[in-house]
Amino acid sequence: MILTMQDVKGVSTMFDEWFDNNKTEEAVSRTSEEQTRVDRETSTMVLYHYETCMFCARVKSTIRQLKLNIHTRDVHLNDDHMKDLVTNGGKPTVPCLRIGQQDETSIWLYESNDIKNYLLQKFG
Ligand SMILES: N[C@@H](CCC(=O)N[C@@H](CS)C(=O)NCC(=O)O)C(=O)O
Repeated sequence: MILTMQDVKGVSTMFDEWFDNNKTEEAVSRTSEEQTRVDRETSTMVLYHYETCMFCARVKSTIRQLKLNIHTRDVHLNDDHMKDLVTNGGKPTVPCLRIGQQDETSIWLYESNDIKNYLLQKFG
């Protein structure tokens, strides 16, 4: 069976809706000044993911709930992103959140629960 991009988008939207509909937490609310501060902090973060990954959908649902603007890199759509993840993060598993540090190094945070808890603790 050959999956088209439309099929993939359909599955991904289904995951997103499922996780959002089953959330009990309210979306956060911030002043524009607070959002600017949060945007500055998240500007060094990148989420490595792919569309049909359910663990990634869980993390993306938390990102929407917390109204975070975090860049994403799909490792199935771009080989360079996969190479970057494996070479610098250490393994090909997604989701993985790269958190850029002030000294130009990065922390590569794996495990959907750990990523969710980190974001909730920092921005919830
Ligand atoms: N326990 C992990 C599971 C992550 C996981 O199994 N990710 C799959 C995609 S849904 C994956 O990247 N598999 C490829 C691999 O590990 O090489 C989590 O909660 O993040």
